[in-house]
Amino acid sequence: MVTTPPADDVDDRGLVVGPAKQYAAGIPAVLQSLRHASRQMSAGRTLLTLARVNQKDGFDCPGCAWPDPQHRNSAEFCENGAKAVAEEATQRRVDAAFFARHSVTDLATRSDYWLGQRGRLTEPMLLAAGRQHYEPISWDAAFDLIASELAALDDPNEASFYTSGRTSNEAAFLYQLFVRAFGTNNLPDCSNMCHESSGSALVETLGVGKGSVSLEDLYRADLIFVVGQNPGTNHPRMLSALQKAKAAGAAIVAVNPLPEAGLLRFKNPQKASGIIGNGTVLADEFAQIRINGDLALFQALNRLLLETEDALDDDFIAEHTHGFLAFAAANRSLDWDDVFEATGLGRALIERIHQRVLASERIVVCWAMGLTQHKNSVPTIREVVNFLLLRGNVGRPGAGVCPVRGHSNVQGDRTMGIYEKPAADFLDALANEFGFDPPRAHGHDVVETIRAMRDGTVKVFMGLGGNFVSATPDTAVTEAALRGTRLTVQISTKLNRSHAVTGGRALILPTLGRTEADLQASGPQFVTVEDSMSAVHASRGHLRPASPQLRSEVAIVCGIAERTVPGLDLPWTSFSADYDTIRDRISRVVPGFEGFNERVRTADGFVLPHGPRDARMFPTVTGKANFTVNPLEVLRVGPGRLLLQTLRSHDQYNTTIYGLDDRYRGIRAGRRVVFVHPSDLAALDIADGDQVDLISEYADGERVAPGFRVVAYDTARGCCAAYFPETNVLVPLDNTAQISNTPVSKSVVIRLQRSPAH
Ligand SMILES: Nc1nc2c(c(=O)[nH]1)N[C@H]1C(S)=C(S)[C@@H](COP(=O)(O)OP(=O)(O)OC[C@H]3O[C@@H](n4cnc5c(=O)[nH]c(N)nc54)[C@H](O)[C@@H]3O)O[C@H]1N2
Ligand SMILES: Nc1nc2c(c(=O)[nH]1)N[C@H]1C(S)=C(S)[C@@H](COP(=O)(O)OP(=O)(O)OC[C@H]3O[C@@H](n4cnc5c(=O)[nH]c(N)nc54)[C@H](O)[C@@H]3O)O[C@H]1N2
Ligand code: SF4
Ligand SMILES: [Mo]
Repeated sequence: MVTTPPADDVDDRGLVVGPAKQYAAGIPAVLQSLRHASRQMSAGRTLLTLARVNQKDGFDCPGCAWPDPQHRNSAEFCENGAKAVAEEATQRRVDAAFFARHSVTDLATRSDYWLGQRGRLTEPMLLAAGRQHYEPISWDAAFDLIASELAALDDPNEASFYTSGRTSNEAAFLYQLFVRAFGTNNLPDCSNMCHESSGSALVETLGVGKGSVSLEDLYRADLIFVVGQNPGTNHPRMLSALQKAKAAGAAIVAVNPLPEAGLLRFKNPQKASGIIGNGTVLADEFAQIRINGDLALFQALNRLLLETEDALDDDFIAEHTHGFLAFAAANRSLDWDDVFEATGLGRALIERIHQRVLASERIVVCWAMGLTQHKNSVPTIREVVNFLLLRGNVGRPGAGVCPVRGHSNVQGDRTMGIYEKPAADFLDALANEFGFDPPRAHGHDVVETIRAMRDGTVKVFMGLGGNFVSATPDTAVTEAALRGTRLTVQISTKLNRSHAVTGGRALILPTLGRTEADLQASGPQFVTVEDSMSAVHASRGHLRPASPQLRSEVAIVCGIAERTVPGLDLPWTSFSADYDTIRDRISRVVPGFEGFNERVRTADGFVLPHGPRDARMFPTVTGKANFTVNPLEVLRVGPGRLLLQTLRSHDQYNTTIYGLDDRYRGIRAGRRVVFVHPSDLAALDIADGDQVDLISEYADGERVAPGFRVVAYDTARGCCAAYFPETNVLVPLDNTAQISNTPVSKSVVIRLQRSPAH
C-alpha cells in the first residue's frame, strides 16, 4: 500500500538541513512567537490576545495541559502557546465562497498545512449526497439532519462520538450525557491515542489514573526523571519549572533516544539573564536510550535498589503496598545482557543514575508519548510505579508520578465522563441525577471505531473537535472506513482533512474557540478546564468571534441533543443559556466538584482530590498500591531494519501544522525528513541527503510512505524518527498497545529504500 503525499503548493523543494540546536527558548523563541502571530492577525489584535493568555480573567492557553504557576508573570505564555493562540485568533476565513471554489476532491489532495492555513470556519456547511461542494445550511436544518440520521439507525451503537481534548468541561459533560441518553458508550477520544497507557497502568497500580504531583512537588524534588518527552517543544513552560527545581537543588535525568534541545540547555525568555546568558544546563544525566528500552532500564534500576542494603522504604512497602515479594522474585531473573541490548546503555551510566537515586529522598518521574505509544507501554509505566514504590516516592511532598498531558483539557474531558468504558459509579450518578438508564456495555475506543466503520457496523461518526482522519493510524484504512459511513459531522474551529474525507453526507459545524467571547441568553459565559496536575479553573475569551454565525460547543451539543433525545426531558435551552446550570449538575454527579460554581470563581480555582497524593489512600482492587510483575521482551528487528518513532516538529500542534521548520533540530522549510544515526546510515549504505521511501513491514503487508530526505542525526543506534501525521500511513491499525489499545506509533519496524529517481 503506497500513500501518495499531497501535491499542493506546499512542498519540500526548499528544504534546508542545518545543525541541531543545543538550547531551547531565549530571544529567538520570543521573536518567533510574535512573527507567527503577526502573519495571522493585526498588531493590535496580537497584543490584546497575547496579554490575556493564562491570566486570571483571561482564557486558558489552548497549547498544552501544563499548569499555571500560582504567581503569574505578565508574559505567562511560551512561543508555542502564542502560536496556538495565533492559529485560533487568525483573521483568515473559510467561508461559503471558499467551498464554492474548492471541491472536496480538491481539498482531499491538500496537505494538513495548506488546509489549516486557510483559517477559521464561519458558517454551518452541508455536503449533500453525491455532491462535490459543501453548501451553506441553517443550524436548525443541520440539527434536524443529524437527529433524523441517528433516529434511522437500527441500534444506537451504530454511531460513534469522538472528542478531542480542547473541549471544555461543560461541553464534554453535556456531550457524554447526550450520547448516553441516545443509548451508547461509543465515546472514543484523543486520549485513546495519547495517555491511555498511563491511565491503564496508574489505575491498576495506584487506583487513580492521573498524576500525583503539583508544581510545588517539582520544586521540592531532589531528583526528576524526564522520560520520553520533548518539553522544549511540547510543554515549553515545563522548562521554567525544571529550572526552578534545579535552582532549589534538584538533579535531572533525561531519558530519550534524541538529545532534545531544552532538556540539555535552556534559556528562560522571561528572565533577563536567560535571554543574555548561555542558559541553564538542565539534565545532569542524559540516557540516550534505544527506542522501547525503558522497561529494561527501570527493571535494572529496580534490581540495583533491591540489591542495595537499606535502599528500600520498608515501612511504606509493608503498610501501603501489595505484591512486593512476587515482584522482587521476578526481578531476580532479569538478565543484564537483555538490559544492555534493550536500552543500548552501558552499566556505568545505569550505576550512576542508581547512585543519584540513593542520594535522593524525593523523586518525581515525568513522562509523555515516548512511554505511552509502544506495545508494552502499560507494563513499562507499571514498572516506573514499582520504581517509585520501592522508596515510598508516592503520596509525600516532592515525590510522585507525573504523566504530562497533551491537550489542554484532555484530563478534564475524561473526568467529565468522556470514556468508552465508564465506571459503574459514574453511570449510577448519571442515572440518579437525570432519571434514565445509561447503557452499561462498553463502547468503542478510537481503534475499535475505525474497525467498526470499516466493517459497516458504525454508520454515523461525529467529532467534537480534533482531526480524526489525520490523527489516527493506518491512514488508507481509516480514510476508506470514514468514506463508508452515511454521515460524518465535525464540530470544528478550523478547516482540516477530516472535512475532506467524509461519509455519504457530511456536516461542518463551526464553533467558538477559547479566545472568543461566549455570549448567551443570560450574558457572557465562561468555561472550565482541568490541567495536568488536576487543578480546575475558569477560562474566559474576550475576542469578537470569527463570525457572527458561530455557536459555542455547549450550544451545538444542546441543539443536537434537544432534537435527538426529546424523550429525556432535559432543559437543554437553559443549559446553553447559563453554564452555571451545567456546573450545578456536574457538582452533583462528579466527585470532587461539590460547590463547583463558587469554588471555580476563586482566584486560582481548585485542585481535585487524589487519594494516593493526599493521604496515601489507594483505591485499587487490593486497597493498596500494587507492585506488578512485567515480563521483559527485548524488541529485536531484523537485519537492515530500524525502529521508527513518529513525533512532533517544533512547528506543529498535532495535525495542525504551523509552519515547515523544526528549528531546534535544524530543519527548515520541509517536513519529509527521516533522522537516522550516521553509523546506521553507513551500515545501510545510505548517505545523508539521499531520498528514501519508508516501508513498514507487518504480517498483514507492507506500507509505504514515499519520498523522505535522510538526515544524519544523533539518535540512539538502530532507531530513527520522522514526523506525524505524514508517517501515520506506516502504523498498522491492529498494532496496538496491550491493555490500553493505543496505536504503536513510537516503535514501528521499517526499512529505508532509495526512492526511484524522479
Ligand atoms: N507545540 C506543541 N505542543 C504540544 C503538542 C504539539 O503537537 N505541539 N501536542 C500536545 C499533545 S496532544 C501531546 S500528547 C504532547 C506530546 O508531547 P511529547 O510526548 O513530548 O511529544 P512527541 O513529539 O511525540 O515526543 C516524544 C518524545 O519521546 C521520545 N521518545 C520516543 N520514543 C521513545 C522511547 O522509546 N523511550 C524514550 N525514553 N523516549 C522516547 C522522543 O525522542 C521525543 O522526545 O504535547 C502536547 N503539546
Ligand atoms: N503517528 C502518530 N499519531 C499520533 C500521535 C503521535 O505521536 N504519532 N499522537 C497522538 C496524540 S497524543 C493525540 S492527542 C492525537 C491528536 O488528535 P486530535 O485531537 O484529533 O487532533 P488535533 O490535531 O489536535 O485536532 C486539531 C483540530 O481540532 C479543531 N479544534 C481546535 N480547537 C478547537 C476547539 O476549541 N473546539 C473544537 N470543537 N475544535 C477545535 C480544529 O478544527 C483543528 O483542525 O493524535 C495522535 N496521533
Ligand atoms: S507551556 Fe503549554 S499551556 Fe503553557 S503557555 Fe506554553 S503551550 Fe500554553
Ligand atoms: Mo496527545
